[in-house]
Amino acid sequence: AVENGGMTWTAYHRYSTMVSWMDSLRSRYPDLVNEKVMIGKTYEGRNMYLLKVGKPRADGKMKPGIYMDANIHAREWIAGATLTFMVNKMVTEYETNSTARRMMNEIDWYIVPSANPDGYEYSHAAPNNRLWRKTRRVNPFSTDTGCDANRNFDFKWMVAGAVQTPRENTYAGAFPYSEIENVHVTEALLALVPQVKGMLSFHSAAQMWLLPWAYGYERSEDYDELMRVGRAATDALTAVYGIPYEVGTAPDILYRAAGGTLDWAKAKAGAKYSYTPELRDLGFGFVLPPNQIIPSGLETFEAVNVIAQAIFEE
Ligand code: ING
Ligand code: ZN
Repeated sequence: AVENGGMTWTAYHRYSTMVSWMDSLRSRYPDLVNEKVMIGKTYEGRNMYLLKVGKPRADGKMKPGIYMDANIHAREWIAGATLTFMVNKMVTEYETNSTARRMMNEIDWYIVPSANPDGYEYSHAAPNNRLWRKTRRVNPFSTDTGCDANRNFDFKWMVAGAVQTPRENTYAGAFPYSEIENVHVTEALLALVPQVKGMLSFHSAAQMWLLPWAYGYERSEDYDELMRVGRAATDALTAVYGIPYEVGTAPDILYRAAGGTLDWAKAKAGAKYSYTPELRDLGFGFVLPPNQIIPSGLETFEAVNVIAQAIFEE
């Protein structure tokens, strides 16, 4: 068999390689990679998967859960590469790395490495497609394809930063959950209530650690705590290579935008610690060279560890 399912972190890989990597990890570490669940099919018929990793407690008691996904936006390739790097590190370094071991012992991790596989594959299919952001659903009554899946969740849908013009990159869809991929992610996450206390939906490339609310300027009841933990997380991240990150709500430091995973997970799936990390930019934007994957993975791992500790100690 091909080592690691053909996966590496020195290149960006196709969706099928991410899936082979999940299978390979599960077969090599069956006691740490507990489940790989097919959560549904994409518009174009690809299987979507939820990987569960963590060391089950000896007494069988429930551990707090953290859900992580990436690449709801097709072109943000570093997001899925960083997420798979971190999960691979937690699992394969369980015996040798005390941080990885604690993360695996204390938390159950639920991972969707690609929340928009159709868009991701499209962004790989031709050089001109590289900056595709949306899904690939054919819109009725329009020649324009796709919806911004991070504007399509059913919480404050369309109140800000989203449009009803299918041609635009922030097209929210004709109604919430017009995108089947979002239905699958939502149902998978709702099945994990009340276990899941944290949600990290990885994007690029603003070097920010965003927290709710994104739809408007209201403060969530956990704003101070989310700022504190977000700052501790990005301090740990920056300590690795000196890459600066900003922490704050989307409206405060980026822009208002409703209908994203960030707000929905906090409002409707009980994820108190809901964040959208915006990974490395370094002036490259979405086309970050693949030699950035490992550094991004190593620094982001430290931030995720801080979030995990905060959730475990709560
Ligand atoms: N940024 C996010 C976007 O969807 C965001 C910012 C995060 C908006 C969370 C709303 C909620 O526009 C990128 N780079 O996609
Ligand atoms: Zn994005």
